[in-house]
This record gives sequence, C-alpha cells and structure tokens, in this order.
Amino acid sequence: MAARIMILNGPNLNYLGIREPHIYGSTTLGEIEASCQQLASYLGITVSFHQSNLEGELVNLIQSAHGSADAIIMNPAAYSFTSIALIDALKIFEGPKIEVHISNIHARDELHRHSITSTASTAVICGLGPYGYVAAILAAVQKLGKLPAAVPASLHGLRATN
Ligand code: CA2
Repeated sequence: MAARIMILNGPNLNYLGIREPHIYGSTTLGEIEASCQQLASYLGITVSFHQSNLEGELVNLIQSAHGSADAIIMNPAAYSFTSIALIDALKIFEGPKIEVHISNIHARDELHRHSITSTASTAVICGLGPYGYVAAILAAVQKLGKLPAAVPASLHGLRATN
C-alpha cells in the first residue's frame, strides 16, 4: 500500500509569501503544497495538506490521522511554543512525526526559539525554508521503508534500521 502522509500547518502560515517575506521568504503555502504533491506523485505516495488557525482543529486532524495516515509532518507555527494539547495528540500517533519550521528557530528571538511540540516529534527540520517540507517527506517515507527502489541508495539510508 502506498504511504500516506498528513501535512499540517498552524496559525498564520496562510500568510506565507504575502507578509514578512524577510523572515519567511516569498513562497506561498499554495506553492509549498504544489511542491509536496509533485514529490508525492514522483514517490508514489499520497499527501493530504492542511492549514488551520485553530488549535482544536489541528488536534482533530492529528486524531483523524489514526488509520488514515502513516506519518505526520507538522509546522505547528506559534503553537510550537505553547500547545500541550498538540503534544498529547502527537504522543498518541504511533507513526513518524516530523516537525518542520521554515526559519531556523534556534537563531530566532527568545519567544520563537523553544519548541515544546518537538518533544513529541520523531525529528525536527528547521531553517531550510520551504525545502524543509521536501526533506521531511523524504525522511518520513524512508522511515516507513516505502521509498521506491529506483531512488539512489543514499536516500534509503546506510542501515535498514536507521
Ligand atoms: O519558521 C517557521 O516555520 C515558524 O513555525 C513560523 C511561525 C513562527 O512562530 C515559528 O517561530 C517558526 C510563524 C508563522 C506565521 O506565519 C506568518 C507568515 C507570513 C507572515 C506572518 C506570519
């Protein structure tokens, strides 16, 4: 069965490419989704892509991933720094959970530096801009062991268990 990835985006990310391009770049969320869908068809996987400004809606989506997605990729945006509800929901999901930030949160101000949701994530990717979503898809599909055999061996990883 093809790998199914759910990609979640938190509050205000619908303004990507429209406001504050000096911090978050000029790529829109629609363009990020298009690049994720393009990679998904290349890899033979499915991607469902969502954005919500509401914490409870993100919790509902994570809960709905049970049985409908094999991995979750999430940019929780501002909820990264506040949301116990997202942590609890993520902990219940058993598959790979990859947190993505467009900016390098470690190089940001005190308010934007300490992600608490990352404690419930398998891995964190930050500072790569929109390419972080591409890297996260590759990593999630590799972790699921569902990369096509035809991709270069290096993308499969050095050990089957890593
Ligand atoms: O770098 C990221 O992806 C962030 O998750 C973005 C969050 C920020 O709170 C995190 O520290 C890092 C902010 C998302 C708000 O998105 C906007 C997009 C355009 C203009 C204004 C806000």
